[in-house]
Amino acid sequence: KFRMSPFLISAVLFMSVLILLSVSLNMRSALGSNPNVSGIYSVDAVNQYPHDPSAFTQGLLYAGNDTLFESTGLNGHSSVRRVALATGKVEAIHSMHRSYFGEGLTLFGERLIQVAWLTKTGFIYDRNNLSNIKTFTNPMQDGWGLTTDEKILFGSDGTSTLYQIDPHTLKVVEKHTVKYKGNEVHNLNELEYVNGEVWANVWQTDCIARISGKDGVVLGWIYLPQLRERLVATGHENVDVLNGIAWDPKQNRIFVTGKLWPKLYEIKVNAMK
Ligand code: DDQ
Ligand code: CA
Repeated sequence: KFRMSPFLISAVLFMSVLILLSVSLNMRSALGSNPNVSGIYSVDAVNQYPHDPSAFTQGLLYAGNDTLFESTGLNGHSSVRRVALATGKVEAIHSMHRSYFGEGLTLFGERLIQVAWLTKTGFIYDRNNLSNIKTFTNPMQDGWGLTTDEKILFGSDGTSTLYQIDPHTLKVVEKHTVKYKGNEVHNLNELEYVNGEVWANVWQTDCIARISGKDGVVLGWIYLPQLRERLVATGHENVDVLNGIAWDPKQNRIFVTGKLWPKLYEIKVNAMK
């Protein structure tokens, strides 16, 4: 009669435990890397508005009451401005000194916070009259994007790092490397906090990365080449890249524009089949 030796029995048991463990660990890591990881989205433009075609848009946000704040770049043309959504009219403007190149902009309470390109400098303005209240040292390597969840600031500097900055001390409190399926995503530019996620324009692409602010994992991609392509096809040959996302949490509207774009769009985001 065949009888298994105690040694064989324990060896078989040991192997089964190993197999079960590795299967469950694999499942865990598959889930841990996020179920939405391959989400690809397209957009429909549902509204369009005029936008100053000389604005080299580097920061955009929605402040309620059909009003946007915008930061523009290029030395000698940099500004912070309040813009009426419906008409694109610049209602108030603070022109920056030509030694600064305006970049990311966010609104924290009554204050607008802006970073500049290549100068390690940031500025704080009164949202009501755009007067410069304070100048600070940008704690990131460079100044590209800025947004907020109204607790912390999120910042980008053109690398793959997503910074968390304390809005009061203006020091970095946390940072994450932004990755899509384990690969670093570089050139993170204009940012927007949208419904629990951090969205980032990726410089020189027609893509917006939807990032988890907690760990830097890219949850999905929004691919929207058609807005820029349509502008080019209708004769606006000088338009630069898509740059500028703003979110209206009350009406859940998302606005996008680009550098030197004559239009600003409200978009709806759809999962691509
Ligand atoms: N950044 O937005 C990616 C941070 C910077 C864009 C810089 C574009 C430079 C244009 C320079 C034109 C000089 C006439
Ligand atoms: Ca923004």
